[in-house]
Amino acid sequence: MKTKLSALQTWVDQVASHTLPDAIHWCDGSDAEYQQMIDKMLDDGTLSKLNQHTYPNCYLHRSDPTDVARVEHRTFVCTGEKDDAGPNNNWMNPADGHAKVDALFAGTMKGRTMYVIPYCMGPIDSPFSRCGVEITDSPYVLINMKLMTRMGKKALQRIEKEESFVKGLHSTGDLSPDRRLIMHFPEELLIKSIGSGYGGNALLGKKCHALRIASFQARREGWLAEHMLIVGLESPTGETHYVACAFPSACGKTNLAMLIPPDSLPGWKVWTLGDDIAWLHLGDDGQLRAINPESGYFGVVPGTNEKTNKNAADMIKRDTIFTNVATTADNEPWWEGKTDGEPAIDWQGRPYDPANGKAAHPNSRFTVAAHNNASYSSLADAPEGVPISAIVFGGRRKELAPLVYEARSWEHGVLVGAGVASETTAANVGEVGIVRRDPMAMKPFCGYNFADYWTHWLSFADKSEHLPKIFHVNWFRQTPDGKFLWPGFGENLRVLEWIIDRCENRVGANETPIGYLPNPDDINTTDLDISADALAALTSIDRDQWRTEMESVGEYLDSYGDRLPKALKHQQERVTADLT
Ligand code: GTP
Ligand code: SPV
Ligand code: MN
Repeated sequence: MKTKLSALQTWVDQVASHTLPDAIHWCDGSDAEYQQMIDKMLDDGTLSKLNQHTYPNCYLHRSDPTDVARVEHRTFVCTGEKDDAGPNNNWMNPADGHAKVDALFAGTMKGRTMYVIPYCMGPIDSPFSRCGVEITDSPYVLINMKLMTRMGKKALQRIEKEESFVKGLHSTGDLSPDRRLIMHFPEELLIKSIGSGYGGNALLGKKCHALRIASFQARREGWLAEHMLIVGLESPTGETHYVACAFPSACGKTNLAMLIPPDSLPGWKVWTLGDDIAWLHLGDDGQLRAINPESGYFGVVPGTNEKTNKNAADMIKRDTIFTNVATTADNEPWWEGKTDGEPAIDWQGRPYDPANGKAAHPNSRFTVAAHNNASYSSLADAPEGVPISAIVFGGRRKELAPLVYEARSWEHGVLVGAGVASETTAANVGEVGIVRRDPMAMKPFCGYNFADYWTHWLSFADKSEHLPKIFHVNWFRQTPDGKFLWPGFGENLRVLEWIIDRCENRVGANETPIGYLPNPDDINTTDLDISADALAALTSIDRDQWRTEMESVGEYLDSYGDRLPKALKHQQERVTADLT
């Protein structure tokens, strides 16, 4: 007996008798265990050392070239009723789902060690945290979980005390893309994932648990599990506001979460609470409070440099696992957007040849513990979380969406979130750059019917008078010849400053049918190199384009049928009418 919790022991035994591992290792989460895994992976070649002088304790993992991103088309939510999963999810009935995936798991761990990883999503002593156990045959998963979650002994103790946990079963299987399945059984608090060793497909605490399963639990229990960064903004006068932002995958969450204020905005400090996931609870005082269930980052590498994200550039110079980056002749990691060095070997281990495409995979990632980040907030470990002043939705839109606008009310804000659309990115297997609806940046991650999810969001309006204000931003507007209109990165603080000032009712705005936009003068442009034309374009709307957009949002909402909350449709009709 490795645990006194019989439900856990029984499940581990059952999995072992089905998957037939050579050995079972219960993870304690110690540094020694981490090092042992690193050594084992160095031995078997699944990890290689990077230059230890310039990148101490940094390693490179190359995943299978067909296994480099999430696979939404192979991801399923298996609920008893199809409508409970909704048109936003792929669905299988639970019996078929189990049968299909269990067949793939039979004997899959032969010749391998099975690792049992107890983990806690959120501070170990927070009432808002939830625990899980991931069973995996991948040492890569184990080392990533060590950097990104609170795992091991303490998590197991909490699980044994609470006697409840999310079960996550994972095997890399044979890595064949057509035998890859990421299955969720929310009614059983169960995940079964096979055939991928990559990121969100395999690190089950992250998207599978902390978003798909947790969103399902959150609806039942009255809270929200969201694809949001959490950032603290300390102004020159010393007041700190916390903001939670939902942007789709590879649309700027990590960058915004660790933003460095530009020199022209002296006195500001920015604190990172989280870069990908927020769990939000309404406090007794009516304030929405957030915790970050994770304790590390699985971040997009390309584009990271001293100018765009110095905190990230610094923190990944040590103690970091790199996945699918290139290397230089000096064996340093290299990626597109890195300002020094040149690629010698590409992400697949071949001599770099531009004819083969990019040197680093566009979805190459770093894994690093949160405390490596110089802007890490100590409040990220606070059991009670932080109070949220503003919720910000956003997307990657070359056209249409202005730099920033504010919703008129919570209900209107839910429409703004539900209407988010964004160009697809390399974070999922599939075409890149296609605009698709990605409500609340949760299209790939909501574990139940979006119609019910919007009803749940709307229900908060009746529960509190102190809800955050809701905004929408777009850092990605372009000129017709493909140049970004807004400088982005650190300069995004100027937009956050307007957002905070709106929350405090101390700055102006221009009321339009889609919400409140800043007047060009309302944005602090001290020492900012931007033309009046660019700023005017960023702070205005094209009514014709917007009418078309709102009609399209209306059609999208209608596709949810009778379950769609009337209040949401009413908001869409009102905005559309105002544009006519
Ligand atoms: P996930 O980890 O997939 O959820 O992504 P994310 O939302 O954390 O995105 P991330 O911050 O890693 O940014 C993705 C890409 O967008 C990177 O290549 C960044 O360099 C780029 N990016 C981030 N912020 C900005 C910005 O303000 N302007 C521009 N032009 N690009 C940005
Ligand atoms: C995302 O795709 O939104 C990520 C990376 O944060 S993954 O963990 O692979 O989901
Ligand atoms: Mn993400």
